[in-house]
Amino acid sequence: MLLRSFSAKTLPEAMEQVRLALGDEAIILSTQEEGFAGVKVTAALEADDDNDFRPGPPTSELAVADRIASVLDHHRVPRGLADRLLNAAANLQADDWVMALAAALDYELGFLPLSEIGPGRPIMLIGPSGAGKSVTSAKLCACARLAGARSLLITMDSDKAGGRAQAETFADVLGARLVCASDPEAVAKAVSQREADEMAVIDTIGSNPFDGQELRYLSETAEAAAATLALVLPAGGDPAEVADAALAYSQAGAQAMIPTRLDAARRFGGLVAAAHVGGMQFLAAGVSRHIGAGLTALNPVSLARLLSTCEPFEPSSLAAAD
Ligand SMILES: Nc1nc2c(ncn2[C@@H]2O[C@H](COP(=O)(O)OP(=O)(O)OP(=O)(O)O)[C@@H](O)[C@H]2O)c(=O)[nH]1
Ligand SMILES: [Mg+2]
Repeated sequence: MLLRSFSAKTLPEAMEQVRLALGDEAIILSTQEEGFAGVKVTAALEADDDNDFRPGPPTSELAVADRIASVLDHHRVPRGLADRLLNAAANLQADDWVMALAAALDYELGFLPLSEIGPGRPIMLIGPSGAGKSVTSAKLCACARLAGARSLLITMDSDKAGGRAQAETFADVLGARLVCASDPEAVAKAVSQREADEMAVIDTIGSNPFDGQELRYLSETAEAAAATLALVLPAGGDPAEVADAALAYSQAGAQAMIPTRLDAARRFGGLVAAAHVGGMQFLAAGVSRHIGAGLTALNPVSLARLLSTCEPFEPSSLAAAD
């Protein structure tokens, strides 16, 4: 038996999705009101006595849906979002299952090309302690340099033990101008005094997403500096926990998200859930602790390819590498 859930705003819309994905022979197992989210229908396609499926949609469509469902399950994408992505994939024409997933990701999530960030648009990185904000700030300065712009690295974290030394090292290596600023006024002043070809990157202190006062301070700083707020979030966290944090940061004004440590995690459902819940656009991703490795562009196709590589972890592969 093939079992699938479909979410839509209204029951007729959900039923139409059932028909498109499973055909007229689908059996409705349950319908469930989901408050503002609409309605969820769970449907099944029975096997007949010969163990073959009754006539329905082409086998290839079912294979695509099954493949995407198992990938989303591997990455622990929360059930409601997985249903939405499956529904979107079923309704969008694509050549193969990875492209169908890319189309669904494009439909449900936002993506902001890194080229949109430049001298005209300061960027301020926020996120939990140790998320990778400082390394990502340095990588953004490196990207600016590659694009022919100069960069102004503003750090709000110079009072931390080793904070100033870290920023000085990054600025030195990247030829960036460094300003240490400890309050919103100082940040706004540094931003307003930048040269026309300087891209301003603001690095901040690690914050607690559930501390309203800390988040208000960050929002005020971003507002004073007219900066795009980007959440830096490491891969691999518990999807529900990460989504809660992302919602809090988005309410503080985070519009974009830069995931880090994609190289050191194997499940990315938390990042997908975080971006979706927070309505944040993926900007780029960190895939190395080395600044020279820069940032990797994230778009629907690259994200779908990342999700599609979900081989199980083999501890023996570490021993083989030694
Ligand atoms: N593997 C890997 N490590 C990363 C990546 N990005 C950052 N790191 C590492 O994560 C650790 C924390 O990075 P930082 O940039 O100092 O993090 P932060 O958010 O500035 O930390 P605080 O300022 O203490 O809040 C460092 O050891 C980095 O080298 C990444 O994409 N991949
Ligand atoms: Mg830091």
